[in-house]
Amino acid sequence: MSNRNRVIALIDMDCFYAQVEQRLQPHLWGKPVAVVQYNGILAVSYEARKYGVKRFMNLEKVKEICPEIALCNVPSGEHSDKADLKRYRDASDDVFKVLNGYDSRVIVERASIDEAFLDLTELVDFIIASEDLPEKYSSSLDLFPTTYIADGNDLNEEDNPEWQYDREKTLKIWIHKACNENNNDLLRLAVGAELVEQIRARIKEETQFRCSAGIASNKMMAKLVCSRHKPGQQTVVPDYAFSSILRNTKISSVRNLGGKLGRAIMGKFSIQTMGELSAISLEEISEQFPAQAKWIHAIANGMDEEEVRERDKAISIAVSKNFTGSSALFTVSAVQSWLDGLMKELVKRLTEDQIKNQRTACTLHVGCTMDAQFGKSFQIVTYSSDALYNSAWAIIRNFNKAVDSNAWEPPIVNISLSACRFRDGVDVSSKRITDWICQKAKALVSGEEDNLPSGSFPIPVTDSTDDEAGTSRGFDFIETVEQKPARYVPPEKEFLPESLEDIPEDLLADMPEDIKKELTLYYGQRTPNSGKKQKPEVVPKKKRGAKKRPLTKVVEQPAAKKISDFFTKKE
Ligand code: TTP
Ligand code: CA
Ligand code: CA
Repeated sequence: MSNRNRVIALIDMDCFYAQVEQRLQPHLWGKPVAVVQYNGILAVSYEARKYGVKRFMNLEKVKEICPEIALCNVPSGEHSDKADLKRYRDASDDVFKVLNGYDSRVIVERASIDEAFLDLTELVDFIIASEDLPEKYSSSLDLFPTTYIADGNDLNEEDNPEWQYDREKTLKIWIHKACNENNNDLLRLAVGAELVEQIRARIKEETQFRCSAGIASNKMMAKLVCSRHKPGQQTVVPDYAFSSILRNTKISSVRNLGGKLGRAIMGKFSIQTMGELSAISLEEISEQFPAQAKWIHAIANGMDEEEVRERDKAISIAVSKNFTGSSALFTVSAVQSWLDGLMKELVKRLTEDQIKNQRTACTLHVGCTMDAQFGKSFQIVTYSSDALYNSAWAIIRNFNKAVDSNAWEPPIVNISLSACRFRDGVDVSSKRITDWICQKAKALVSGEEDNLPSGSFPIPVTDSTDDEAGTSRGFDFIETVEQKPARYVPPEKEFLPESLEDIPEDLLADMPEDIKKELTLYYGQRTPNSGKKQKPEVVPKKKRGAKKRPLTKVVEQPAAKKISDFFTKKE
């Protein structure tokens, strides 16, 4: 199918993190708000933008130009805590739940935490075949309350003092044209725009969040016009307007041209705009960029055939931490400690992902920046954080050039761990163990188990936001001793605690030998003998009735603040 026949939308949430904070503190709706992380601004509400507040502005300056601004800190302790971005990921899941549930004929591709491409073609075709659209659209424009047509005149790009624009009038003429000139491509876009109005209204209704959208026959143009009338508006760009819209568009603001390639194009041809790029022939482009020439030439004219791919899952799950300036790591113990903390955090997120998406990552990339960037990947055979730590340590230790035994040279300024290449399903071994644990839990909950442990029993807690998002916090434990049986939450999803010690002794005591063996294998699986102590064999330590460990996950409490503390911190 030619890309001209498709109906593609890009939906992007308005000042997303700021709206997440406003939803958490409703008195902030309609007020100037900025979301701050380490004195840097990540998001600015549109009310604050009116005062000139911008991302990356110095906080002193922000307070000066907008004294009433509410500054919401991304919750973080002394150190960076990746888990604190969870509230934004959860909010994103709320939005994707609406998108994915809208209509099975709509293809949804997650493009970022707050953006999605939609391919509406199939649903649009169905509507065109089944409804009398000229009749429907001629009576009222109420179906398009926030729609703009990007015709080049919709923005005063050249600061013309005479500039005037009437959204409704332009829309009316355009809809009339779409319905009466037998112009199927325009009618398809009109139906797409009506659908996107509905989808955005549903997002608002179900999540409280406002968003904007672009609608076009391809991804690149949909993305480009999405921000044209932000916030809370949507923009349709018909193919005939591509060249006038692109004429003054900066090359760097086009999707996929924001980085190196865009800069190289601007440099090689000494140009700034897409209009200038479209004037360069394919032959000339081929001389400079032989591999990308065809694509560049097409994009210059607003042509983009890239498909919308059904995707609701991240391609990789990563944690990373910068140690800039004086916080650079220059001892082996600091590197080990951070690697351990980061790995625990990664495993926590991987396990959440495993439960939610029923998939398992196959490859882990360990990256480390010192005077230069180093990195290496290895195959993931288990989600045990200790085993993964050992494999990662075996890689990272080789980057140390220090002679002194506890020194690290050159100092580390970044560590990153990224898991990718997911395969469907959950490990057979972890599944067997989790099946057994879950069964046991259910038996205890339903009262079938006559020996209800007097101590505690781990049950994965699903908090309300997670519940909404269909995820589970696999590693949190609740105290069930004092609860009535009715309040027990039977684990419906598979889970495995992060470490062997997190499995209560009661459970280990009852565990069949073969499961115990598998569990030992799971936690100790192929653990190289480097860097860190091995996990012990599974041995039930105490008899039933003996004093039990408390149910709540026990976190070591050293005098000083440790990374492990904040990685296990609850929200
Ligand atoms: P954006 O969509 O780029 O911006 P935004 O949603 O805040 O504002 P707009 O209405 O203009 O779309 O980013 C989405 C969220 O991602 C943003 O709210 C905060 C986060 N973010 C970062 O954490 N770091 C960054 O550098 C950027 C650009 C965004
Ligand atoms: Ca956004
Ligand atoms: Ca975005």
